[in-house]
Amino acid sequence: MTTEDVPTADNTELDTKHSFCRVCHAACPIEVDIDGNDHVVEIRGVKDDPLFEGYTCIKGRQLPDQMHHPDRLRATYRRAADGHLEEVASADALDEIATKLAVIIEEHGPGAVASYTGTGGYQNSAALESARGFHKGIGSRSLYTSVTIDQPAKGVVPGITGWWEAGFHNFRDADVSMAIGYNPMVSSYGAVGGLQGTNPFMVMRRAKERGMKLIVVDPRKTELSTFADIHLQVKPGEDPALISGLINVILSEGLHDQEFCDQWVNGLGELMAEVAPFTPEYVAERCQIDADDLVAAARMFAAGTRGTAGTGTGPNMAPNSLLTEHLAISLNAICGRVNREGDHLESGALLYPDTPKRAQAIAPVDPRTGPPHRFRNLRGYRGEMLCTALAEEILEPGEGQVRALICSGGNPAVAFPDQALTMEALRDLELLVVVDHRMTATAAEADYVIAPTLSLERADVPHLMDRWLTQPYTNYTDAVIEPEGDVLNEWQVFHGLSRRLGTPMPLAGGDLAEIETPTDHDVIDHIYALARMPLDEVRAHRREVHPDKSLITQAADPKCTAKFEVGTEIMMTKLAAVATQQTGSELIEGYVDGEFPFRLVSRRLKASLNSLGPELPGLARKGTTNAAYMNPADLTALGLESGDLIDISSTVGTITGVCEAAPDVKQGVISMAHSWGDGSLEDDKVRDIGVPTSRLTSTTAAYDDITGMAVLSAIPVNVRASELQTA
Ligand SMILES: Nc1nc2c(c(=O)[nH]1)N[C@H]1C(S)=C(S)[C@@H](COP(=O)(O)OP(=O)(O)OC[C@H]3O[C@@H](n4cnc5c(=O)[nH]c(N)nc54)[C@H](O)[C@@H]3O)O[C@H]1N2
Ligand SMILES: Nc1nc2c(c(=O)[nH]1)N[C@H]1C(S)=C(S)[C@@H](COP(=O)(O)OP(=O)(O)OC[C@H]3O[C@@H](n4cnc5c(=O)[nH]c(N)nc54)[C@H](O)[C@@H]3O)O[C@H]1N2
Ligand code: SF4
Ligand SMILES: [Mo]
Repeated sequence: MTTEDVPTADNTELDTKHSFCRVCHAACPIEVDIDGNDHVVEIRGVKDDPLFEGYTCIKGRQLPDQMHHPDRLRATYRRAADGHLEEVASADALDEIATKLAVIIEEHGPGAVASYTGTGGYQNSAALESARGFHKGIGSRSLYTSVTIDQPAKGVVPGITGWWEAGFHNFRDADVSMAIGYNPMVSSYGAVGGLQGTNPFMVMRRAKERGMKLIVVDPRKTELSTFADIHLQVKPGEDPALISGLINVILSEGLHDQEFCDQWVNGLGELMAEVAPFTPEYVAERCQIDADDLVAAARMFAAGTRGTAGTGTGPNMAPNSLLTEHLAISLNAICGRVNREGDHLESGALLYPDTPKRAQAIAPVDPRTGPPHRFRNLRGYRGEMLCTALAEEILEPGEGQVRALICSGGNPAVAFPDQALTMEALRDLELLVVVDHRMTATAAEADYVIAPTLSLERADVPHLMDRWLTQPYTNYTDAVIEPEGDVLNEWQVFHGLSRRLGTPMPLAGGDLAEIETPTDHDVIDHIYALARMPLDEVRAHRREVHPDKSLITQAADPKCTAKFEVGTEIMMTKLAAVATQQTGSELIEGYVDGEFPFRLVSRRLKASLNSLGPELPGLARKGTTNAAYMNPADLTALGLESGDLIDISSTVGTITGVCEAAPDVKQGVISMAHSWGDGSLEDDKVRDIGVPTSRLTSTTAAYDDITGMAVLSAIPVNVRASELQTA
């Protein structure tokens, strides 16, 4: 289809329907104007929505273009013998795929069949659970999602440090908030007790008006930091030193909550001993910040009565990510920043089962209980295997080798660490099925590419925001336009395969495979069958706040003996190691001091969502490359100007990027978005399509020994004018 084939809008019969955006997880409610051709003409935020108040972002506003883009895939394609992709009916493709899967299962066992649900899959409230049901049905442990290359420390740390059953303090009534390496004004992401993506500018303005103090820890002067009372422009990768410094000040000045610690915190003495070397002066030098600012931040945080410290992707991708997460949770624990009896929880978690919310600790339980990987002593956790070990699991022959991968709304070719290894693995598979509406770098390698329905063509619940919203709020959407072409909802792919293989597809509400042709609503009912609010009630209450459903913290069980373990040996050993390092970079194999003077940090861009965005004209106008943002002083020192091509080298690889002067970036830092470019491993098109920073990263040279998380931020690199440009 060419641009000329796109039917012109028929504005004579404009119909307006309600839905919510699913370009990212924030689920902003929208009004959708639909013309007589069932085409979306415009979307707007819903002004009278009680939480979002009309907020949308530039990505969401491109929904009409995304739905009707001429290059959008609307059929299934199969790799023909001569290598080109040919159109095939989706039902026939599912027949063939099921046959191939049956052979692979027969030869290698069910674990040889893997799936990867990426960010696109996560925006569909039915996709991941369908994948889970499919895996359970065939008996395969090989379920992967982007969580394990996002912030896996968040899933593991409760098992090491402990947790609080009623959760940490809310943002909505916090009088202090510390944001360590996240930027919700752009990402809509919010940490534990942090500002969430619901209408972030307005919510932050109101928080400042009520007197909330904000401390931001970020090497970049971010959109969030413009609201900060104190901005600690930390050297990337030095968060463990910085948080240890904060804890040291708080403990040595006696600013912690001793009463809370007496009852609920173990290991305070051990923690105090290990943070002792992190004096304000030492931390200031290591982190390249002002010692007085560090002390002021510690006192400001401790002086608050309510509010938390939370981390985002920056520190969760830097070296020592699990330790950073442990220290952030410990900081909250020693200051007693948890919900007490009678406190209301922010979100209603209405789509999830009603579990007790008592004012008591949950003791850590060793998180390393998932099935073992065959590599590096890594294990899966919380029902997932680790993306950072998937390439090896594909490439290494022997029992347990992965032979088939179903990629549901993800783009590993540019998103996974160690791009060369990932490409080798994708090409080594016996079967690669990609469910995506775009011909991505991953789809280009596939044996089958299945075109999915897009958001406005399917029913959904805001399943991610449900846990993070600032009020107990419900929303639901029907499909608001009919899909054109032969497109499948992700659940239809897994359901179709389960039925063809004759395996069950167990979901919370029963076996979906028993139903021949379920609807989206049936599937959602099956997945959220144990929800606090029955789904029919959710359907009847769209865009509504339910004050009567507020979760209220209950009294602790008097017999509860669980405690936070802030001085646990495993973490104190890691912290002791940090104290002996000059920088977290020593952990990276091949790192040589002095050879890599810059740190490349990851970031999100307003006009893209990982690899998605620049295919739409309204977003491409904001840039067709993931610029390498650098401090102007660094550019001058290197004799570079904005727009020049630069070669950026880490211990494992080199990429060519387009540099751009950005005074908001700390000196010695390169701030660059990930998942751009293609799978060619070459950068000659960098100005038009960008470049994947994953080529600078490695799953084996720099990773956390427990979560397997690779170092994807604070990557030690050096920079020079590119040979590409001078050639
Ligand atoms: N160096 C470095 N690497 C990183 C990161 C970093 O910061 N730095 N970040 C990491 C993080 S946090 C993540 S989450 C991963 C991202 O990893 P991925 O999630 O694998 O990458 P995306 O580019 O978001 O891929 C999502 C795909 O879903 C498709 N999609 C969108 N909507 C739909 C839909 O409705 N249905 C279907 N089937 N597909 C859809 C899009 O076209 C896109 O190709 O990358 C990780 N990698
Ligand atoms: N517009 C937009 N929104 C998105 C996405 C997108 O691509 N675009 N992606 C989505 C995804 S997949 C995710 S996981 C979330 C992530 O949401 P966030 O975690 O908020 O992601 P970022 O906006 O990249 O913020 C990370 C911050 O960490 C800082 N940082 C980097 N390294 C370090 C470090 O070593 N220490 C410290 N203290 N800070 C550091 C960076 O400068 C950056 O400001 O966003 C989601 N939302
Ligand atoms: S913040 Fe996310 S959900 Fe809201 S309009 Fe933007 S892309 Fe859509
Ligand atoms: Mo992510």
